[in-house]
Amino acid sequence: MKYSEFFIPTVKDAPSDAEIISHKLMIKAGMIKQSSAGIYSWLPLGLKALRKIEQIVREEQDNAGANEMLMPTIQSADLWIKSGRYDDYGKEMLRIKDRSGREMLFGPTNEELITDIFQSYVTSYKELPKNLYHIQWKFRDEVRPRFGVMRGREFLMKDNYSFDISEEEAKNSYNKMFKAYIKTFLRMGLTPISLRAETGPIGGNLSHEFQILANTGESTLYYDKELERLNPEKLDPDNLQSYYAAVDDQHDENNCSVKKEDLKISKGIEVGHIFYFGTKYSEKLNAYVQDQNGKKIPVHMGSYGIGVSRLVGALIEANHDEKGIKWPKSVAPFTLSIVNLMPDDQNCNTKSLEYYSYFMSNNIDTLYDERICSIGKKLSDNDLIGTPIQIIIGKRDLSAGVVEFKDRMLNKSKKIKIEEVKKVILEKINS
Ligand code: P5A
Repeated sequence: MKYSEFFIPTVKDAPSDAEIISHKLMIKAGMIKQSSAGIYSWLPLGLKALRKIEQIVREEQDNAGANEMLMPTIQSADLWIKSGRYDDYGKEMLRIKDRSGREMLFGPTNEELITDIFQSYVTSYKELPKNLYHIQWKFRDEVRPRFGVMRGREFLMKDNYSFDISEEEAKNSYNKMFKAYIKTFLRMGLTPISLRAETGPIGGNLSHEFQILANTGESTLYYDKELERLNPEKLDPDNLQSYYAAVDDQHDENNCSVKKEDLKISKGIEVGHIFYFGTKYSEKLNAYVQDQNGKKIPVHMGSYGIGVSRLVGALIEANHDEKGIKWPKSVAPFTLSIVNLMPDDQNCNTKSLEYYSYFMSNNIDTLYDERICSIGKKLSDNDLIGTPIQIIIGKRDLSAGVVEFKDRMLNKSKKIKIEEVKKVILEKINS
């Protein structure tokens, strides 16, 4: 993509109501524009980041055996009346009437709708287990939408729902998702900490939330330092769940099972939450199947959520400096920026275009900055939008047979010989 053909409306100053760094940087980098309180338009660069994050979430769900589907954003109130949550949800639910006066709502979550879909088709234990997910916009009329996409009213969630014949089987499904969540966050270069959690309006008695470490996070976490050293190839959910981890209001120094020297205290952001709630919804919404003895029993269910749009903000909270965003490679909107400092110089143009077509043909998401503007603006814009690998091409460097290679994550630059650029960059990207 050529920079001049892409819409990245970077701005100098973030609005005064942007309190946290990710909100400021997302506006400054031209990723989002507020449409009304807690509701945002995703501009091309923001959407690119959102899609990369969504794709990692999707791949790990597929790897764990969940099936993707898509449910609507607008739901009928009927199922919610049946489950008893229509009143319980209170003002957080956005209620709408259609032209015939039927009560509808903008879905804040999908336990009711998916249970109804399931019970329409599945009648036997032989068809279990099942695990269905979608990635869809939700609406919650939060009292105080703030912090940009971190606590929006409209937000993108991956939510899935598991159906099993027994509590034991349901715990298996729960643990599969637990593992998939840890893998998902590790792939994004984040450090996930899992904690026992409250179930709130979703219900049930088993729940974990997943926080990622970020110095600017809202929660204070107390946890066993082992939780920071996870090997994605050797994840044992039962073992992980046995480690000590608590948020500040749950933490009790006298009741803490970890030695003082092994206890870590860090800031975190909640990006995922999983629940096992047994037969809470299946009984009310008639999701019964026949067991091996022909007896009809309600299915055991769990639900699992990842805040996909919140992750964009959380990733920025975890990876930034005074110049802007420092995207981890796996989720960067662009993996590589080619910054042509002298677009009016023949040599700079030829070399930049040669690299651009080479990396594009190697399927590397490349931003070619060929804008006619000051060198300072070019460098600061590419740092602000946080492209992890940058090659900076200048007239003087080229005549010395080199270009500048910048690792944005480490904030380190070095000169590399022009004939080595392709190899070095490919190695760096694949490392
Ligand atoms: C689990 C999936 C649920 O809704 N039902 C379906 C369950 N859980 S939850 O904890 O309420 O939400 C799951 C994740 O969604 C993100 N999230 C939000 N993101 C941005 N703005 C919001 N207002 C918001 N509310 C929830 C969080 O990442 C949460 O962990």
